[in-house]
Amino acid sequence: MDAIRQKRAAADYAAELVQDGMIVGLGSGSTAAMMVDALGRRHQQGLQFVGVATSRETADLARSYDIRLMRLDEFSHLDLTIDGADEVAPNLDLTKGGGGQLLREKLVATAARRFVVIVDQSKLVRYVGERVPIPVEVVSFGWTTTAHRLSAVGIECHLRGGETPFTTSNHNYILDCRAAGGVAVAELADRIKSLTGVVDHGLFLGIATTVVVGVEAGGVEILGQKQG
Ligand code: A5P
Repeated sequence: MDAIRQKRAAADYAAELVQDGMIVGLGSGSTAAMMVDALGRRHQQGLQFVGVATSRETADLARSYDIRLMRLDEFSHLDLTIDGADEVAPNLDLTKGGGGQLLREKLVATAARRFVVIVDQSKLVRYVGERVPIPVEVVSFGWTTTAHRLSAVGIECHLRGGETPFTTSNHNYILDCRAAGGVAVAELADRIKSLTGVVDHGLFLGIATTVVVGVEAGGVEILGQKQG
């Protein structure tokens, strides 16, 4: 199967995990959109659930199926969040934020009892940051100062969008960053998060409970079954 079919297989599998009455976090990106499509079809057949969207695009898509949406603030926790990822390491650590929605995605993922990640096989890596830069959401005010702070701790970054900076839903900027080798990922995450001006980063460590991988041979493989 090609990547699109792999994504669809993972998305369809995860959409079947949603049961009547659940509060469900809805991720962003192309794989998450396929999952919302699948949930939309299930809703049209009678499935009742409430969605919490991680982006305007996802909210618009969910509304097109009349899926009921509520704000994250209205719940102490969600039953399940389903979202894509840019990289998945063998221990289920993730890189996310390729679409620029990492902060809302992390808020919705960490609020859920289960966080199910849906990817095609190309997203499997040996370690996070292997192939894609780590997105870091920073306050736009003084962003160059924040970039210098990151550089001072061995993390080199480029402003996403360059002269026309990409702006997140929270009106922040994204720096795409690479770290010097030899730093453990947990330490790297702490180092980034501790800097003034940083809002959050796209390293999702120890958050995913299950990863559903659409595979070339057809169907899906399930990684991890940790219950959150
Ligand atoms: C959005 O900010 C990202 O975290 C996406 O989840 C990620 O980029 C995966 O996107 P695709 O499903 O489009 O590959």
